[in-house]
Amino acid sequence: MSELWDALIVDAQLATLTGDNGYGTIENGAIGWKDGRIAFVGPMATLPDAPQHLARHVEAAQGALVTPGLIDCHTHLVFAGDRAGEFEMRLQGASYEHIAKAGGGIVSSVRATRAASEDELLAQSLPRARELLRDGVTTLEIKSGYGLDLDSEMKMLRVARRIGEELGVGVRTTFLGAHALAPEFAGRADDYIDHLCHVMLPAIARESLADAVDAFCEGIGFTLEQTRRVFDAAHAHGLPVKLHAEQLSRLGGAALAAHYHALSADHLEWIDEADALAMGAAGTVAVLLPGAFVCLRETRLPPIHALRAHGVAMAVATDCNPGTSPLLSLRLAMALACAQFRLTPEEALRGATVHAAKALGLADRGRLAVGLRADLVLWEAREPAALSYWLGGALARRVVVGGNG
Ligand code: DI6
Ligand code: FE
Repeated sequence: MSELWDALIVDAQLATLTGDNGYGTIENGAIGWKDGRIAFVGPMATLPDAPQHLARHVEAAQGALVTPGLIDCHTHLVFAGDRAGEFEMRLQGASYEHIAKAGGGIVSSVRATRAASEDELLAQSLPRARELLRDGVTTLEIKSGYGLDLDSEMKMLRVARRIGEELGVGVRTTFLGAHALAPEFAGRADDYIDHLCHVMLPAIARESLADAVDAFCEGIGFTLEQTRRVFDAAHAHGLPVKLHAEQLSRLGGAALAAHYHALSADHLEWIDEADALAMGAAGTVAVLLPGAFVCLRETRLPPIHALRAHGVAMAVATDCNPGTSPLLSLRLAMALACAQFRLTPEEALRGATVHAAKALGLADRGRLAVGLRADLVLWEAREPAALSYWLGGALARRVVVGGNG
């Protein structure tokens, strides 16, 4: 009896994404799992026995699509309050930079996040994570960066971990202390970076609260030199780095990220060919964030052709945040990546699975293959392009995370 798989889905259209190209389609496929790992994936005809003899639960998909669970590799979904008022101001002509300089923007979310208790922060953030999960996300990254002091940053990272425990979803945490200048350090950005490197990061590393370190390298964020110091401190603590780079201007962040073998450089509207070349050579993933592009009504497109030409793995994420991307569907991010950036639906799906896993340094998920985590989605769809075609809606019929669901 104990040899039985926990569950088996038969008569499915599988998009395994196992090769370098194409969906890795298996028609009339079956996928079974046991103890949270995929135990079988292949054509029905190659099943070793009749389905009911193989697993405790068997579900007939009736030709519906099964893909790996989606992975949202860039979110800021832990925060208190919202910024709908700022959205209204932007529509009346105020720019994002102008609002940030006038004391709004990120710093207004910092005020609300600092004021919230850990339980309040969890209560406000959980529904956002639930929304993502409902439509197929089985692993998500969550950044800190609305605390900007040690206690509040730690509070955010603990809430992020609690979201994973509460929902049984995979969560990777990223310390983004270098998101904006803490108000206490006004006019003293270098002192803040000192404090971050010598006080905040060591304490966070000691408690294993972060899986990676990120920074906002931008005119309204931190300079290249300050980013370099954050990266050095991260590496000294054995933590991989990621970077918000070249979203609003070209400071050289993407090349710096490549130099530090960053897991990813994210946004990238302003990169050039040489940046793409450096990222390709370093294996740094390009995380595309069309939600922020659309909400800020940007017009400069990330150079997708250069990323393709230099073999840079492209991921797609929501960037779920209260200021520039209040986006609660990774599938909608995929659809926007196709409509705005001209990704193919195959690139969009790869970007929300295989390449998103790479952007988080995770080798055990993002594809359907024996031995990987049993993270998968059975969709109300028959072909993979449908995932990027429907704008919104809840398309997931069954979301399985680590074998559960
Ligand atoms: N990610 C960020 O960190 C900032 N932009 C982005 O794409 C925006 C965060 C915010 O305005 O709250
Ligand atoms: Fe972001």
